[in-house]
Amino acid sequence: MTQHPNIDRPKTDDGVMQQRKAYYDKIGTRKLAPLWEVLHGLVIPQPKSACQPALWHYADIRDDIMEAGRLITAKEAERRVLILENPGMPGQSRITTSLYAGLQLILPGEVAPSHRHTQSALRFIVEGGGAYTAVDGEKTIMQEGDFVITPSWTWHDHGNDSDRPMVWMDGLDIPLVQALDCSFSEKYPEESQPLSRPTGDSLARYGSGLLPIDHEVRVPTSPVFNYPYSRTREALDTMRRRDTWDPCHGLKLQYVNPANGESAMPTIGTYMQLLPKGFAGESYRSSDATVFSVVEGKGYTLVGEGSDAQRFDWGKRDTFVIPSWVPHRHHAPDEDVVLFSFSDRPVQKKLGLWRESRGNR
Ligand code: 1HN
Repeated sequence: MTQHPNIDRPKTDDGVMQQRKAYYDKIGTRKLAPLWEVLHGLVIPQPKSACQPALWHYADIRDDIMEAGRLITAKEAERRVLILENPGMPGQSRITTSLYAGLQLILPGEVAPSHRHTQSALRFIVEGGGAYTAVDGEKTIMQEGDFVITPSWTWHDHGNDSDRPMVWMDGLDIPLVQALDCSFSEKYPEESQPLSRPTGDSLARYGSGLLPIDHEVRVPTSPVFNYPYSRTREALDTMRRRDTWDPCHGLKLQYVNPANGESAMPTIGTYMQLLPKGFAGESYRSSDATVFSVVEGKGYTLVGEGSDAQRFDWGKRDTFVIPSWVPHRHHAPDEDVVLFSFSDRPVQKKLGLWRESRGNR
């Protein structure tokens, strides 16, 4: 190799390193840095996430959730939530690299005051029934297994007029919005927003394969904001009669926006799947880290391969997370299983980034 004549190359490796270090320090004062020192950490051959596989057994944490109910009111807390913190990213309020999740408690008679923010939220009802959320002028009463959406920048408040505590999982695109520096939020001047539409109006208007003839698509989020479990379960039950099972997913459906056929929420994909009794899934991985909530039944997921392999035994109301590109297989040896899940898949797909692989490919 020919050396540039102007460069006085030191005779030892140490000398070379010192010369480069001096150069890095010098250009650093002009807000410059050498790419060649970091390139291989920036562009890695496949995802290597700080996100770790993790499992939360509901039975282990339910008392902690209820204790929060004795320590602080929903009103004081604004939202009384225990964050499901990924152990690989402590203190960062995230369950995956791009998504936040938590378990929210609302006790009988409480109200969580109205506010809005640019982050989109989903609620997946884990325990209880009969509490409501109000979104931009309409209330919906929530039951176990319902998937409820709070679109970006819509006023929302929650209340529990039932006689039981209610717990749901919140999923928000907080880290994604943080990465893009586009968080805006404000509080509504009163505790609850005024209602302008009857309860159930959105589902009646948009949720039956029909749309008002003049419906204009103005926002990227579904106009249906509660997808009741009774309907989801019925769809799974009817479809199972044809017996067409995916070897990795069993029977997996995605929640869609009826106005454009895309995911119900623009930044978070949401799914419900049935694993029939005896299901032994094949290995699957995808570039979207996925959060699962067990709706019915019990089973286990084998996560990772080789010496890193773990077995997550789960049952009703448990939550687990599979990071990007980690192979896993679901098993339902003893009974039918229903799993709700969510991920950032719609974002990755829109950007042409999403990948999946099956078996050992
Ligand atoms: C939020 O607004 C809710 O509305 C729940 O219930 C969790 C976490 C971070 C930021 C806003 C809610 C949240 C949140």
